[in-house]
Amino acid sequence: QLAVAAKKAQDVVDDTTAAPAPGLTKPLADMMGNWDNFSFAPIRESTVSRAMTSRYFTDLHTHAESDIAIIGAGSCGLSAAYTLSKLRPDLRIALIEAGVAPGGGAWLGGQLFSAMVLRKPADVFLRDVGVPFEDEGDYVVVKHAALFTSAVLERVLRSGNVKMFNATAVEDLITRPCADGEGGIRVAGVVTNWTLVAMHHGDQSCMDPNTINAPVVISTTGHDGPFGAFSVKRLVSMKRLEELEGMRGLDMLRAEDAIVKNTREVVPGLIVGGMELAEIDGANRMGPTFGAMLLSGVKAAEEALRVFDL
Ligand code: AHZ
Repeated sequence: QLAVAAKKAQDVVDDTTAAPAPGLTKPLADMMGNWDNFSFAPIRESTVSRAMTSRYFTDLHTHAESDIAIIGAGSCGLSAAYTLSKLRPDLRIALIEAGVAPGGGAWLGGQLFSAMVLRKPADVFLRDVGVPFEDEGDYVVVKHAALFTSAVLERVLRSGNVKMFNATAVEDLITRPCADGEGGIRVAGVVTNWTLVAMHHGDQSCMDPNTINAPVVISTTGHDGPFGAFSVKRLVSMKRLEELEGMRGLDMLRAEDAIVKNTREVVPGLIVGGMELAEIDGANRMGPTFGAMLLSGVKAAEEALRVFDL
């Protein structure tokens, strides 16, 4: 199956890897001023439907067995997906995002402002992705948070081995008994539903979910809120974590180091990164400074590979 997927990836036409030249390409420039003779190539509606559904259901079929599943495509989940796609293009990765729009809180720098502030050494990640920034000494500034998010998203989506299922909510975790003989569990995948379906369990009966098996799951669902802190809350309800400490007040200096330091495998097979971690450990929030999200994503990817290769 991987060979088929790799062949498909080779067949994708990609003429946009080189830096774009200034001005429009000739075919596009030639189109301008000639709109009276313009018409699109013909198509039948069913062709459009089949073009989408065949690909989507092939992706669902292929990723029902994934190597790594990432829950949440915010700044941390996207950074983890980017790192994994670069380090291990041979792995099959499912990135599951509840929202229609991936990116979580990283479309704005803070409040409704544009610029994104990141403390060093998070600039190494920006350099790797190729996101431009202004160097202000101890910190760097990306002129718009959306520039960061769209650049990482583009790299992840272009990669041959990450499939993003957006508008898809993780509703539960797949678990298996641990071989430890002490009643422990390991996480072995995720239970999913289209988010619009997940939102209607209260008024429609029995809309059973779908599943993705994966020996390693990275959860980056953000701090508590309508959707956030999903996996750690589920671990409490399954009595695998005693209780959540709850995210503490804002302290940029402490919060960012703590999130990167605490990024880890919380129960076998489940790595937690980003602000979801603050709910377990009672870490401070950092507010509008994003370095820890990126580097927690890198560390979560590293941990996932360690667990995967065990
Ligand atoms: O939609 C959620 C968001 O895109 C998604 N998500 C949450 N629950 C999910 C579920 N299934 C699928 N059950 C789910 N997806 O997870 C993403 C979380 O992104 P985020 O930006 O909220 O979290 P993050 O940890 O990547 O970044 C946190 C950014 C923050 S919050 C903060 C503060 O409050 O102090 N500071 C920063 C930098």
